[in-house]
Amino acid sequence: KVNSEIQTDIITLTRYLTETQHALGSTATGDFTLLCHALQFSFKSIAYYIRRATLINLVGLAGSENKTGDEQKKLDVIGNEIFVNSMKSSGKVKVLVSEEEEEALVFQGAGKYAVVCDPIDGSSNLDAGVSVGTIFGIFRLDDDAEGKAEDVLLPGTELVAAGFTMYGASANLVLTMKGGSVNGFTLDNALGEFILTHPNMRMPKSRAIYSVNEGNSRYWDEACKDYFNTIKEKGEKPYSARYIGSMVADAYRTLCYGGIFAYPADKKSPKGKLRILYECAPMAMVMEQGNPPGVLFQKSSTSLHILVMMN
Ligand code: AHM
Ligand code: MG
Repeated sequence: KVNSEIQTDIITLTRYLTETQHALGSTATGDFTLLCHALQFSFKSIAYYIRRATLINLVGLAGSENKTGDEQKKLDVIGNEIFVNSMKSSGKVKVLVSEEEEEALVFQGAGKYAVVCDPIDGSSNLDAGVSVGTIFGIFRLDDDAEGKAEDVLLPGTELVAAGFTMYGASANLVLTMKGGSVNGFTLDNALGEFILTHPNMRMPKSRAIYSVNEGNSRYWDEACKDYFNTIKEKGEKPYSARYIGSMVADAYRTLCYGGIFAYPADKKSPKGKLRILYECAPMAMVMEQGNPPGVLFQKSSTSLHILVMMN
């Protein structure tokens, strides 16, 4: 027997999806599994291009704007194309909403799922090599859904799965399915496989970190100012500040270490900056399903901000 530390019975994302499908028995058609295979291919491709961006002239602006008025980076455009093509070719997606697309994309005749996504979230960080990520949420459409933009005007509680991939020192995929746990996979670049490295992620209870763009504090309302002053000035010791400016990276750290992440609505963005459908709702689902009992989680569907609070 070879005495080795080498793991030979690893759980890849592919294996995890297959086993999850089998556990559901004959009711599962395999469509969701195939959709997730397409998702994982897009994450691998986007990770690849982000890592090579400086070498192949993919840094900087594309010279266009998206529908929310943000200037698009070249990688925003490439990341979106990779994602759209992958969802379209999966044959399982009827409606796709992307931050980088003017309108919802409808793939006629295809699939029963709707996917919402921000292909590269935090793209202002791209050229500095700081972590960014892809956020995604999946809705199961009614069997008679025609396939139109209105089909995805659903509350976040209707998501059947959601998650994100953070492209940092490694590519980390976090996935949760309705009623299930939160699982973290790390891309092994050599194998080209996402490996289950963080099963059943639970947000730890006590880590005094706050994560918010405090440069906006002059635009906050009094309640918000008071809240952040309190966590700095009251209690035994102040919270530590950590703010990356990519929600995926700030949220991933919050999931791993605990703490508070917020992008409050303010006078500049009275409805909040983060977008409810493809940023807040999927992230809220991950945070909610990754929370140990007894921890307060607040999200607001009206003011479009997300606030995760830990005791
Ligand atoms: P983006 O989707 O255009 O990248 O914008 C969303 C990002 C989030 O990742 C992050 O939390 C926030 O914008 C940072 O905004 P700010 O620079 O105003 O702090
Ligand atoms: Mg975004």
